[in-house]
Amino acid sequence: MLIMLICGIIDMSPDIPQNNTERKRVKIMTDDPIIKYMYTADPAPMVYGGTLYLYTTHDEDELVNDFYTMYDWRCFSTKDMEHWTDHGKIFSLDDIEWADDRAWAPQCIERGGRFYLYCPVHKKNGGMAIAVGVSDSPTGPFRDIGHPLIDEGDWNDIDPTVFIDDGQTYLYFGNPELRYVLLNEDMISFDTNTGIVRIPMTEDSFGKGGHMTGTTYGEGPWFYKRGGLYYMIYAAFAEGEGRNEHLAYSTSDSPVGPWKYRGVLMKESSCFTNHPGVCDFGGESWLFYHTDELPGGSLFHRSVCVTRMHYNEDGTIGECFRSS
Ligand code: FUB
Repeated sequence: MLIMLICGIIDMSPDIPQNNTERKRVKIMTDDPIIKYMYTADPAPMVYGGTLYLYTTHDEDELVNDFYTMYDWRCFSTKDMEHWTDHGKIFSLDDIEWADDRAWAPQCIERGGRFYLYCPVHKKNGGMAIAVGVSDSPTGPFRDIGHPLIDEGDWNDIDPTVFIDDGQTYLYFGNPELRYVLLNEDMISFDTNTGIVRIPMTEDSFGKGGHMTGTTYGEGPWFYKRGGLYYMIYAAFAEGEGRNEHLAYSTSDSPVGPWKYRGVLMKESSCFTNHPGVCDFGGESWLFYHTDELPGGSLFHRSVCVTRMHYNEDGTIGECFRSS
């Protein structure tokens, strides 16, 4: 149904993948939302070899139990931020024997010529956990390592973000608490001596807000370093009832904090969630995010968009505006 609707708007019907198993290459022109023939969310860009790969989640058209209905992860790529190629489904719950639901916000990173896709999933008879898919290609297929990387038995283990700094890989994650591990060089295990470190959820670090820790920090962290400063961008809740997520950010002089709250990056939209993905590409800085702007959109039917980011000389970031 959605496909038929969108085909009326842009003439792409001959090449649109009709089901999850097809791996056709489809060219898309950037014009927000970027992907107009299916619902996508939780954008995670990765720049590799002159190409920007965009990993996303996939909101199914048909909902089960009127909740997020998400079974697989998708990949799109561009060389010019204008023309996009759809690489189809690159990893799914079917590939993870120990998981049964909730293919949520991923991030991919390359190390030593291999690609590691970190993905939150619901563990059979458990809570949320973080899976790792490994591939020799940025577009997969990814193979599950056979067990969770992070599995604390609670619901906090979602939304991994990874960054390599000076040879050490840091993996942050969490809702409502921000936590991190130090990944070992194999990228599929972590330093158990350091363990799972809980970041102090203080107002100084994340601002006074409306989420469960009393700060703005909600979920969807995106961790990186730029110009000597470490950035944590995240989905955030302002104080008060019925707020949707906006994007906010904190900075630090160290990869492990302490973090300093820096304010709102993008105001909330009509969509309950938002999710940042940041990269530099083609000489510009980009913020990927999601809204509910596609026809038929809702909190469970989201679509990935992109806008430019502007860093000030002192490292602060100017407010980012949605494209519509
Ligand atoms: O898309 C499912 C969940 O909603 C993600 O893991 C969160 O970041 C929020 O976008």
